Amino acid sequence: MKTRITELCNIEYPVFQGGMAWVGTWELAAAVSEAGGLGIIGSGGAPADWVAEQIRQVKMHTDKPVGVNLMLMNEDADAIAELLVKEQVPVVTTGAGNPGKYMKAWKEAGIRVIPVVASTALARMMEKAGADAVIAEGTESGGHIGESTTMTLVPQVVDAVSIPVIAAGGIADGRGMAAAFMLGAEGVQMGTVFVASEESIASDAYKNRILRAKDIDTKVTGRTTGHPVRTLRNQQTTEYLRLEASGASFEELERLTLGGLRKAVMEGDVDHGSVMAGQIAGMVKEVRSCKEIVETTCSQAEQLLRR
Ligand code: TUI
Repeated sequence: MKTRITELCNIEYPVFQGGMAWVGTWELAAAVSEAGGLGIIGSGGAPADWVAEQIRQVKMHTDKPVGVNLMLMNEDADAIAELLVKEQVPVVTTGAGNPGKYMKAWKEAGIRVIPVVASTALARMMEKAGADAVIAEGTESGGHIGESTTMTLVPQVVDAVSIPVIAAGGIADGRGMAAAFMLGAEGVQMGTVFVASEESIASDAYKNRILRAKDIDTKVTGRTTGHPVRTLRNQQTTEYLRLEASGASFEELERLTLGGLRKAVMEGDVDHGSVMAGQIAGMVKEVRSCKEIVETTCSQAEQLLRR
């Protein structure tokens, strides 16, 4: 499947794995890249030396291109941004902010820079700053989210910029991919379906929550703090939303979520942890290999798009 995205990133299929904190380790990234998509190491809130080790590991496990996602609220963002230059990472995606201050150094190093945007304004700004493509991520996504849906955001971003657009949020099969292409996207990014893949290091409890999730099982916490996050509903979201509705302070709410994702991914505490997942979780019904996910998604999309 050839698009401007496969050319740009030197990959076989225009499928990115979302750069997810804790879950986007070298194991998952190498598996997605080996399958012909673009695996992405998720820096999340991790320190630069953790990211360096992940890059080292991924290079030992695949010769294919692998990207790194820089989560811009990371305290170590400056150091990680430098590391990406030093390691000559082929593709960098960013999330949860404006990567403007790093663009010049990354572009000079020959890195393909692909920021996640949640608005046409940021998409335009990123194109002007030299971005090679953008990922238009709808509010259906798991984790930190914007306001617009994928259905409304993707065509508006496609109209706003001339660089290629990758659609994210609510996509987990060939129907979603074909729909995104009809909106003008030239690639897709998927997260939730890869969390529940064979190669993902997420705890079995986490994967099982995704497999058992129904269509309406996600909740958005943190709307009042300005950091809205979508997760599967559990004891923690119930408590959080109760506190949030009662006007709890930012600090009190933060205390409840701090380390919540690590707790769910690594320790399998899916009742008190943050089980970040997108609204499409309800459609993910089995654990499959990354190869099967990438190949069936693309072949189904191709078939639909030919009709
Ligand atoms: O970044 C994500 N998803 C994430 S990051 C994350 S770690 C975290 N955990 C707890 C609280 C906060 C973060 C978990 N999931 N997706 C990419 C994304 N970026 N979604 C939305 C945006 C975004 C939103 C507004 C990007 C830029 C933006 O505006 C920036 C500006 O300054 O204009």
